[in-house]
Amino acid sequence: MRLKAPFVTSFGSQQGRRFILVEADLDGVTGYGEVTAFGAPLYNEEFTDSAFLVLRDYLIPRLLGEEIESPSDVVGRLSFVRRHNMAKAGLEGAIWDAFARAQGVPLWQALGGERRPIPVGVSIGIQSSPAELVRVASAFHAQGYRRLKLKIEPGRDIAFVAAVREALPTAQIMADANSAYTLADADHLAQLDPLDLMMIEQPLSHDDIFDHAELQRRLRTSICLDESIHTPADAALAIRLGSCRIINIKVGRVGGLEHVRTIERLCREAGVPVWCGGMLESGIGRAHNVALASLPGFTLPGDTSGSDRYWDKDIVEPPVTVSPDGTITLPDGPGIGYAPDLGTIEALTESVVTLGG
Ligand code: OSB
Ligand code: MG
Repeated sequence: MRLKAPFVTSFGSQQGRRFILVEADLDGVTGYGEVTAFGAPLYNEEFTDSAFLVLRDYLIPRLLGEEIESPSDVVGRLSFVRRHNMAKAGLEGAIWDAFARAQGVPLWQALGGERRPIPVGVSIGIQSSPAELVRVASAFHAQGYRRLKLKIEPGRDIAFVAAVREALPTAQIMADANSAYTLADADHLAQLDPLDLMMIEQPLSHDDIFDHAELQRRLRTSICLDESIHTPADAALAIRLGSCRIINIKVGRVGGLEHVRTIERLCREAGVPVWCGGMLESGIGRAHNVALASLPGFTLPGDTSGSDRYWDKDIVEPPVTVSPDGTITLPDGPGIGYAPDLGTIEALTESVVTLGG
């Protein structure tokens, strides 16, 4: 698929989105999942082709023909493979969808979510100038998005965010650095404090939890961790050390919906709000994100923007839409509640591999 516009972060620019859909057959009921890994290992160590091999040669063979009592069991069955969380989540998500469909309930309900409007924000890539960022951010703000996330990197940070704050004095604004800074930048980053940001996401290394605790002590702005949180244990450690006050949960990064539920629960018990992150998903992954964002601890607007923020034509019917009040309405249909557009999917498909009966 091709994004409407290139998406620029501190680790690179992308416009083409090549990914894997997983179709699971559970006793004749079909479910769909998406592997959110990017084409290259720049956000984390996974990439589309690595996920493909891990799924084909290890994860899927482990489950073929097995009795599965509950989708909650899947994460344990797949734990013999170390990491490869996005590959695992694509498979586990397809099983959750099929399970919910077989029960005739929406996925959000099967997960234990609440029926409520899902508040939505938008993630805005690095722009060429503060003025251009103000232009783009103001347009999304006018569409109703409840918070604006501005990507930053050294050289394109304080002045860019300050310009948006000046143009939109009451908007909910945050920044995401995607690991572009070190602890030596603490005083520099403290210049964000007067701009009244909801949070700064992942300022330090993708694998750090310790230095973030030191940085959080030196900033008034709340830190939110993204890249550093791969497991419920990571989330527990970050909370214990005071490395963040907010956590971005991405189903792929944490290895599936069961881990999402565990992290949501432990954050809720610790009084740490969470929100649903995004990986520029197609409608399949987006539908999963909308469902998981219904869990009670997801109190902050997520990066689950509408299909039209990314694609001219999404691969689900109807596309995911955001109301003028900046919310998504949970679907009533069984499973993910959005129908895969099989014709469009086929037209975009490079290859299909079928495993098992
Ligand atoms: O850090 O959350 C991130 C996109 C690509 C890689 C990493 C991130 C993002 C986003 C976009 O912020 C979220 C989305 O709109 O899907
Ligand atoms: Mg992020």
